[in-house]
Amino acid sequence: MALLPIITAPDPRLKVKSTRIERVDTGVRRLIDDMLETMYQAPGIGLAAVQVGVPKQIIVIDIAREGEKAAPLKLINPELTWVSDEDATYEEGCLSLPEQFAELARPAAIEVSHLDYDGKRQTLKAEGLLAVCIQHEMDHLQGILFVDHLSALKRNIILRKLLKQKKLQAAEA
Ligand code: K1U
Ligand code: ZN
Repeated sequence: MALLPIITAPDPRLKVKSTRIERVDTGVRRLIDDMLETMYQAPGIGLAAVQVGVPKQIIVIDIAREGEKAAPLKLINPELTWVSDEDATYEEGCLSLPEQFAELARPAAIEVSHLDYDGKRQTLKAEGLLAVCIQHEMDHLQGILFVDHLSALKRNIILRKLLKQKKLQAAEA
């Protein structure tokens, strides 16, 4: 397994729409394993392939808390098949927007159809943090970051801060 570098915003690679996986083969499974290792090491509770520079429709998630047994979810070609009318608000973070957080409202409960690690179609119902995380990761597959749901003013404040950080890091390197 390998740790993969996570792309941070602003970066045009995060705006790319991910393509569907035609066949769940050993290459796809290896990428999933590497993504999980990268997510746990970050640490994070989710990761989309596009965040490691692979614009394919793959996401991994594990919302188990510290001390709980790991519960990795691997979703390939996910599609929302139902969303609740009711919204829930959560504070979201993103490994591609380090140290930035914002409250966002999204459907409180969802149903998602996807392929699993063995290429079998599955349906998953989710609510709470899991529903938030799946929707956040599915946004990544469309090139959407959580800041894109904010006002232009708030988004630009965050993106300018991150650009400044990147320039400082580049100057130090
Ligand atoms: O970058 C990502 O897409 C992962 C992101 C997922 C997410 C978090 C919160 C709400 C929606 C989606 C993260 O994992 S940010 C880091 C984080 O939330 C976390 C890190 C360590 C422990 C617990 C949470
Ligand atoms: Zn994210």
